[in-house]
Amino acid sequence: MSASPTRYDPKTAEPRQQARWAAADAFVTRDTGRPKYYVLEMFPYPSGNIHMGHARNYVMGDVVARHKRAQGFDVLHPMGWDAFGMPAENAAMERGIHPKGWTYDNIANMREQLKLLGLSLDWSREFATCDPDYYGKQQAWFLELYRRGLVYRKDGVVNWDPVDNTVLANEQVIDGRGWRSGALVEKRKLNQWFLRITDYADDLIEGLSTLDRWPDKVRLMQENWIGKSRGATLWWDIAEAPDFLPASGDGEPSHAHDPIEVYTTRPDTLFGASFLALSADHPLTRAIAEHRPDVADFIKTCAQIGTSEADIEKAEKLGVDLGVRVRHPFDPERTVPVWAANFVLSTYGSGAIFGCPGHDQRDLDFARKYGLPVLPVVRPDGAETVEIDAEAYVGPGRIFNSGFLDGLSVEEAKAEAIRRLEASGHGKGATIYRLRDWGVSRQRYWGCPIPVIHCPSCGVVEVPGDQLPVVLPDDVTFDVPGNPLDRHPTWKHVKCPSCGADATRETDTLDTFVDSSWYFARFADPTVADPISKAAADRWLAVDQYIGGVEHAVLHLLYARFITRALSDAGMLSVKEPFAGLFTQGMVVHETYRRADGAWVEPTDVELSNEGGERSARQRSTGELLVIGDIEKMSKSKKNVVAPAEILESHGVDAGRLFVLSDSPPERDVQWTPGGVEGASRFVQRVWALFDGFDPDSPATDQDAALIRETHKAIKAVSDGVEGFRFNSAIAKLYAFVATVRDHEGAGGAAKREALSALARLIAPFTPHLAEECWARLGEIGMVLDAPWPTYDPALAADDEVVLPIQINGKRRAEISMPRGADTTAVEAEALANPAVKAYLEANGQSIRKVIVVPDRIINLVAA
Ligand code: ANZ
Ligand code: ZN
Repeated sequence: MSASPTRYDPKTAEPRQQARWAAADAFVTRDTGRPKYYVLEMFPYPSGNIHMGHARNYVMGDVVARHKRAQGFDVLHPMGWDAFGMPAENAAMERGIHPKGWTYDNIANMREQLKLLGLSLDWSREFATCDPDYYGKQQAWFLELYRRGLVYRKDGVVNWDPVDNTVLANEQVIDGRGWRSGALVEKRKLNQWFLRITDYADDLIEGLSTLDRWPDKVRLMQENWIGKSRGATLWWDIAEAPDFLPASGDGEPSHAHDPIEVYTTRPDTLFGASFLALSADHPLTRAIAEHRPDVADFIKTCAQIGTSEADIEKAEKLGVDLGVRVRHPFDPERTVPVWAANFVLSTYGSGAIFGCPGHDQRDLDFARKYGLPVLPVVRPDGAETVEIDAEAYVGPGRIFNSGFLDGLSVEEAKAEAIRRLEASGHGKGATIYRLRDWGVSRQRYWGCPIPVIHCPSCGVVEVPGDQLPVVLPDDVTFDVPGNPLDRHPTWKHVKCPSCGADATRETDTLDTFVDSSWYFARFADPTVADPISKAAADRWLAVDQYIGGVEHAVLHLLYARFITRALSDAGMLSVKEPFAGLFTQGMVVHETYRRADGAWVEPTDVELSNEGGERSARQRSTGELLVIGDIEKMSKSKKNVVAPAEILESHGVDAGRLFVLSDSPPERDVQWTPGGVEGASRFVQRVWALFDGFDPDSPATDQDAALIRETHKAIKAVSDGVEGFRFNSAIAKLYAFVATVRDHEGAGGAAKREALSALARLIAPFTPHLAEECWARLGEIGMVLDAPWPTYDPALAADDEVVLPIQINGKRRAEISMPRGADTTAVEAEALANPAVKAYLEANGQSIRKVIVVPDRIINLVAA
């Protein structure tokens, strides 16, 4: 032992090791022909600073990257910036800064912050989606998809954000409000560009079954989002309509007397129909509203409820009788009233339903409210009837009250109803999807320009390939709302590439989710002239491990899967699925603190105390007593943010890296506490002390064998933890192993070297700087980064004790714990002496006739 151990100083060691890695270009991707491993974390939006959530995300990816590298893979671990989008324009509007300058300044800042974390990133492949080189390539493949019919324009009702003055995708509307501005979304009609993702609906569902390294919940969310449903479309003839409605064929757009089309998944319940309900946006509802103020008011009320399904689900059922009656498709003598109802979505199916209150809860609530009949038609198997009170019966059963469907099961009746509808021409079997085509037009400046030109005589003309990229003009203003590209004096005025006439550029830019739907493929080789290097993509794709937030379960992850398939069908890629493995990590959360006046207080301004077991908080700057609030995701609005820089400053990078991974499983939230980081920091010191005190020349002792066994066990346990994405348990094993090495203080130099050599390599993915220092202290040449991952001898790593169940006449009655490999006679003796066994034999008046021991597995006793 050295007499006076030195303290480990992260402030000098960390920059020293980072400089060493940089000098060696250690993280530039090596392509040596060994098996490849592509690790990618969802690239950040350059909002200004790296926050703790980013840090945890990138550290996880770094652990995987360093571990795979040590295992001998050629690792690709790149980084870039998802750099287009609204906040840059908001900054421009609020502070008069140019979006470009704001974005690139933020990138520069965040790049430096990321570099401090000691991540093994290949910065030579870095790009930002706002680089003209990147978005120019995007324009090129966009046009390729256009030529392949996957891009089109249509008039669509869009979600309009009145604050950001832009169209939002359905996914960007949360509880009826714009996802960024929080403003109530309105409906508008606009000519928009769409990507035909619905062409891939079935492929995208089927592909999910191949993604066995994705979380089940994400696959389920995607499946629900695509929402494939099988049922029937049926048509209800109009029997009575108000006089003011023009008859069909009058050239009126309302076609008020056309049959009403309805989509249902339950054609088996058709005889239980007691009304039809139309959405507020249905053409017939709108036609009637022109003559009926009460219907017009109803439409207005509906527009104020959020547009999301969740909002509609929550809202109280509301409706209005439209004064129209329709004929039942199975019985023309029977008519039912037509209502407009707020729970019918205009964007799903045909925007009209038949209500069957007996077997659909929403229909029942509606019928009870408006006094409409409830006609049950499905009863549980074996039951005489079914009582419908406040709850609809949605279970399986037999059909009754339904003429020719009586006695059939639900499934049989569905098929029979469809057969009859098809025979009479009143309907047909149908499969529909919840998924809509992807509206990608944004009326914004800071995005990828859509590379087409509008010519008065030729129509839409592609920008020729040699004129790409269509670059954003720099001289734009943000003093008035709307799209700066549209009001730019010259940018949009061009000659038609086809006929030479005066024409105008498209001024819409692409949804930023387009930018992030292919960046992983560009990383394979960001230097090629084509959008994607096929050869490089064949080498590196799919991404073996993708890591990011679960908030992207449907948006980004579905779009990326779609674009990958589309580009693959266009011959630009070979893979169909971009991400073979997906891990969704939890968030970093922190307590919140509030003053009496409601103002949030930053953790750095809070003094916590624990007097008399009672936790309390005071504001440092004022001395005021604070209310300790909920533990929530770190966010600027609640000020419960701890910047990574503060931790690095006080405890060093490695302690910070260790802490974000140590306290909870990676998929769960981790609560940031000052005590947690201090614990990690003490661990760093303990590890260093072991290496610092290492004496290679001390002679062999009787502790050596035990230490070596412990070493092999630790290698196994940590490897399993890292491999299985259980970083917290891997770290717990490391803590335990360090304690074990300390307990074997007297072990000899050779055994200690084996233990410490393994330890340095095992901690390397987590605390890479410390690991390098330790490696050097052992006298190793080269970097621990390039040292092979330690391997273990299974015999040495095996647990020493095994639990053996004892069965008496085939039934488990007891268990004993024995040393692994214990000899049969010893096991037998122990089993027979077991109190539970003895008690059983005594109680049953039996004795042992035979003992069969399966070594290390089980003991079978035959008693009679
Ligand atoms: C009659 C019926 C009877 C229904 C019954 C259900 C139970 P999924 O499974 O999600 O596809 N529906 C159809 N279009 C709708 C729309 N635009 N807005 C709101 N609801 C709509 O749901 C299909 C069912 O949801 C359809 O089957 C229809 O109600 C309703 F005992 O038709 B059903
Ligand atoms: Zn032209």
